[in-house]
Amino acid sequence: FQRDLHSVGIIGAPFAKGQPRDGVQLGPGAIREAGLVKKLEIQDCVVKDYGDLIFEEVSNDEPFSRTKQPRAVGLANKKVADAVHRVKNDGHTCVMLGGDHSLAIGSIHGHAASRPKLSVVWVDAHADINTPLTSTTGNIHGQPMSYLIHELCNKIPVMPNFSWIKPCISAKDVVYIGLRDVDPEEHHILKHLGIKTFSMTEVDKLGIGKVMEQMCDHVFSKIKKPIHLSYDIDALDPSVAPATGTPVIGGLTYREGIYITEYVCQTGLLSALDVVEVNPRRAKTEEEVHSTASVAVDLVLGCFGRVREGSHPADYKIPEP
Ligand code: 5AB
Ligand code: MN
Ligand code: MN
Ligand code: MN
Repeated sequence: FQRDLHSVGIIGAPFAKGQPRDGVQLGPGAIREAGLVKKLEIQDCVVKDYGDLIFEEVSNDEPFSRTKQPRAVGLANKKVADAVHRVKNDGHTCVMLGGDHSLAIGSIHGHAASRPKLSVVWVDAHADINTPLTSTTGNIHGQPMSYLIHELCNKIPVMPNFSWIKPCISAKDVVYIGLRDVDPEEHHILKHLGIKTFSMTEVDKLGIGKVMEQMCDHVFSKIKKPIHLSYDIDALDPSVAPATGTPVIGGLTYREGIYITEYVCQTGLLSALDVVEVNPRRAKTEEEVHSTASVAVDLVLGCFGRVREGSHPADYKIPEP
């Protein structure tokens, strides 16, 4: 097995205001501490770490109708969008470490600014496609897709600090994997827009191998678009990734989770990756913090050439006595 060379640009986004639980802003630190950069370099990636973004406090961020902290989320996402755009223009595959999943608004928006025709693979227990008007929680981390899909643009109210956001993906270019906690309003939206979904039922029925094949058949039916992989750690079963804000029983196994990354890597089309919703403060023990962060690192490694069969340098020679 021969590896491709990967050039990776990493952005940390320590942001938590798309949801109510403290601690998800510590995700980038925990993932870095688990050895992300070193391990990528050991597997021959060229890594440029752009560091962590700094998000200013926003005062008087009153809810907009039900939606919580819209100004802070809008502003933070503008920063993320600009940073991702820069990483893409520098020629790297972009890795955005969250932070909560509202950050996918900026990540995908910034990615689309330099690669206008994207496909989005959303790996998550949740669909994150509530509009501000369908959301029952008002948490923007349950809404990012709704701002990005062309077909929903007339359903989105004007909100403070959101006016820069323009829809940039089509419903047919989105695929979900791992769903098992979808709100009724979201389910309607998914069906109404004809979005391709592989819920945990399909993972059970087909196996993860067939799911990934059919995922590719769907998104690459016409042209091969660059892939934006948005990976919510809660897609994995809570027994594998316990340190997260909205765990849902019945998730992907470690092996299924890793297989997704190996498969996406093999397409050669991965252009940006989000790893979000790692929340060290939701762990019950220090061990749970480490296991969750370490799984997050393994997902990134899988995206950039790590294969479980092992690998070796092209010029390796067995030593002779
Ligand atoms: B996550 C819920 N659908 O809208 C909502 O973790 C949960 O980024 C959203 O996937 C979960 O608040 C957001 C009930
Ligand atoms: Mn999510
Ligand atoms: Mn989720
Ligand atoms: Mn939930």
